[in-house]
Amino acid sequence: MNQYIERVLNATKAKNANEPEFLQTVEEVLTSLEPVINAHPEYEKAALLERMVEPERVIEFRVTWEDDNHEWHVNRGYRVQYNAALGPYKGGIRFDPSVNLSIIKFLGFEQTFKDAMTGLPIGGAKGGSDFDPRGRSDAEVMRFCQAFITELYRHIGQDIDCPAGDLGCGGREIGYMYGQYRRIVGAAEMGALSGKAVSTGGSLMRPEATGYGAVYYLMEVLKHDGTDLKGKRIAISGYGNVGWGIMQKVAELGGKVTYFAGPDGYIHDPDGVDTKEKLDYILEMRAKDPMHCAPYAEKFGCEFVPGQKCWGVKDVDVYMPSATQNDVNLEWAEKIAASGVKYYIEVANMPTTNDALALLRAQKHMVVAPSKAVNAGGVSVSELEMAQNAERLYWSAEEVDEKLKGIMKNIYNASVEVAERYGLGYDLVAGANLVGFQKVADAMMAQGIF
Ligand code: 2IT
Repeated sequence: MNQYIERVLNATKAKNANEPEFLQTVEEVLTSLEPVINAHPEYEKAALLERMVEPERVIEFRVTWEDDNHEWHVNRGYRVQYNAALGPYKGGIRFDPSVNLSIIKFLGFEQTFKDAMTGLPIGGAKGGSDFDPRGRSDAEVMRFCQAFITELYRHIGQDIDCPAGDLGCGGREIGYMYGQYRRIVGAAEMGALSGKAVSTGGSLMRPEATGYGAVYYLMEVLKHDGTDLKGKRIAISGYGNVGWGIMQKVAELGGKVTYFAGPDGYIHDPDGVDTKEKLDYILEMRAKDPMHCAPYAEKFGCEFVPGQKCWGVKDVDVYMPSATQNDVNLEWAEKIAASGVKYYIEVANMPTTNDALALLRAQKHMVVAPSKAVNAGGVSVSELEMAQNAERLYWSAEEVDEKLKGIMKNIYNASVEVAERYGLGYDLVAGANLVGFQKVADAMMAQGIF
């Protein structure tokens, strides 16, 4: 390994020993940068990697809120403003009991390169809280969101940092946070949060953007192999906002999502989730109880396998892990590699452990695509929302969708081109890291050392 990379990696490990998810992504990214670091010895003198791994700012705060029984709760809130060399900090807010500083730092680090890859003027950030919105009433969620933004408002703004949603934080939560933000600052500063409802300045297509964008990326991968989505069978995990968007777009383009997994097991629907009735039912099922997908099997007369993941099934063409981080470990990766399925398209943020990813990338028969490229459609349409807010205009769904398609195509093409230029062949994982890194590096070098 390049000695500069090795030194920074070791120092980062020593300094952040209790942050495993953060170290996982730093290792994954840094170890793929060898060709560009070798080609630019000036980066070491400018302490570029040392600066890149260190967030520009970490904000941690107390969130106190009252439940419906008048009992008080204290949660921890975070915003990691990772890197603003390319534009205002941009990235989602995650509400989940698993949230801690390591997870928010990993997401912020990834977001920096993802946002760079979109080619849009946005830096990288991530935030969240260990608050669990599941089982909470609307009023409780509203009070929590108001308390959260009452602390965070002083650190965000349309030219500073624009949070959006992530796991556990959707249109409802963003609505409550935007309302409270507007009340505090006394201005309709719409670009301070994205993922808003269209009625308060949100963009058409934002809810669909991550899933649709992932399918547009997949279409480019298939086109490279002289094929398309028609008749392709896909296994996904997660049927949240992202999984749902994938199901919808795949059905529209003539493919089929034949497997999907939830926290309780997986569904096998050989006909595919391809009708409005099925897609609507998934929304209904998730709203009622997000922890169980078994009712789908009962309703549509198909198979449910309890307690299992669908990784390793053979009768599909594409796997798309779309749930959360580290869904696919080495054991699952071995099953995936043995299944003979060619396409492994990451969608969720860091869904694969590093050893599993290395194993999959080493399979000669497989094409592996990285989440920070594949799921970039979400943040891209968030940025288009900021652009519409700045213009005080709404764009049509067709206009947003066309731009999204173009962005996903550019991300794919740039990744392929850069990997080839550095003699790495058709390597979508390294290509994405190199494209994102180069854009952030150029901007940081141009702005002087600080
Ligand atoms: O992981 C992600 O890219 C997001 N959660 C969306 C970020 C955004 O600003 O829309």
